[in-house]
Amino acid sequence: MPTNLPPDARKKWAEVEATKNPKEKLVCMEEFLSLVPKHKGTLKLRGQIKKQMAVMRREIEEKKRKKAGRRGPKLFIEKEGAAQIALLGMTGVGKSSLLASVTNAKTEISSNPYTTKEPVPGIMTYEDIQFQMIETPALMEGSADGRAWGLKTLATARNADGLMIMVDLSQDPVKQFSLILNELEKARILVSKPRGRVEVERKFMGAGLRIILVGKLVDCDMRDVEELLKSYRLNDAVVKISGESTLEEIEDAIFESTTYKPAVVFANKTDVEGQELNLEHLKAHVRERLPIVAASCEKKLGLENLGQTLFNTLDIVRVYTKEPSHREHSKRPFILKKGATIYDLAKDIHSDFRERFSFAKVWSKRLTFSPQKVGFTFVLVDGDIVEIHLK
Ligand SMILES: Nc1nc2c(ncn2[C@@H]2O[C@H](COP(=O)(O)OP(=O)(O)OP(=O)(O)O)[C@@H](O)[C@H]2O)c(=O)[nH]1
Ligand SMILES: [Mg+2]
Repeated sequence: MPTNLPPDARKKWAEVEATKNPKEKLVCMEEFLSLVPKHKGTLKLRGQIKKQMAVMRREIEEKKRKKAGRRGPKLFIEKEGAAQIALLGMTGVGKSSLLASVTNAKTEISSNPYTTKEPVPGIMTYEDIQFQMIETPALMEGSADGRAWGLKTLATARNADGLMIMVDLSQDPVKQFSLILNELEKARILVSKPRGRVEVERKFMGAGLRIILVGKLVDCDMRDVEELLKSYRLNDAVVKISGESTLEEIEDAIFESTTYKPAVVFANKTDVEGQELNLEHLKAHVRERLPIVAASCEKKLGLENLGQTLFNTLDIVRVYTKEPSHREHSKRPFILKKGATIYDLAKDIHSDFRERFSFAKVWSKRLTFSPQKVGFTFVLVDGDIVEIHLK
């Protein structure tokens, strides 16, 4: 990635960023591309932009089809429940079998390859919450380059809150796992955080620029980084730099919309002969990177811990609210990210609550006494009961 794009290209990129309408954005990207000098140093960048444009074109086409009233497939399945999980895997690994085992969905199971051709959602209940699981059409080598329905499956993965990567223990699971990871990576979807990493989170206008450096800058200092970001009109963003990063890698992060998804590996078909050795290979390969659930969807064995594993991996907490005048708390919990505070809960309940907030009372097993009177910054944990008092 070049660090010396001409100023007019940088300015155009800022325009691309600011444009929301997909069609106008596409035009803008085209213009940006024409301003990028064509040499070896810009090859990767041009490739990335072209790929993004291809995906956008498809999305526009899809929308058009829907508008025309023909029964075109929906681009995204609307989210339901505590989290949306995309179920990924090669053909025949047992994705439909899992969906049929743990959710209410009706989906065709078959030994014929490529049976599922559209994403199929189902609801899985775990304790007092529900996960929405989406079976996706099979991934294969070349999916990220647009082969078959690859882009649709990867778009579903990108839109989901978490991933379940399914492999078949009757065949080489490491090979399958690596193939899936490779296609995800090509689509800029990561399942584990790399050591050196730059994350750019764009903020609303006026928020200012904040650079958080946890690691080390290799060939530049903070002033260079700030200058680079500002030259792309990135004036309102949080930029986190961890591990060792070069200025080029930081520029990379501005363009690449890499996303990180929590993931679980599902090793299916534990009932087949020879599965133990394959499972050992898989465990040795995956190591501590991701949790592995080994089960047989057909024999319905080993599925009992799936909900708990998903819940732990997603890093979410359940919080119950209570009205000051009521004795009982709500049956249905609010789902928040781990580390969320009373503030996050309040703004989730009602945009108004933020201004009118006075204090909160929290009931929790971990507290020495309950209820405890707390303020906005109090960090909530799973199972907390909260009563919000307004001014
Ligand atoms: N032995 C065994 N076979 C299984 C298991 N789970 C699924 N199968 C079989 O594997 C074949 C494929 O299952 P599906 O659930 O249709 O696989 P899929 O991943 O949805 O496949 P596509 O939709 O084609 O991508 C079927 O013949 C299933 O009966 C299992 O736990 N053990
Ligand atoms: Mg299927």
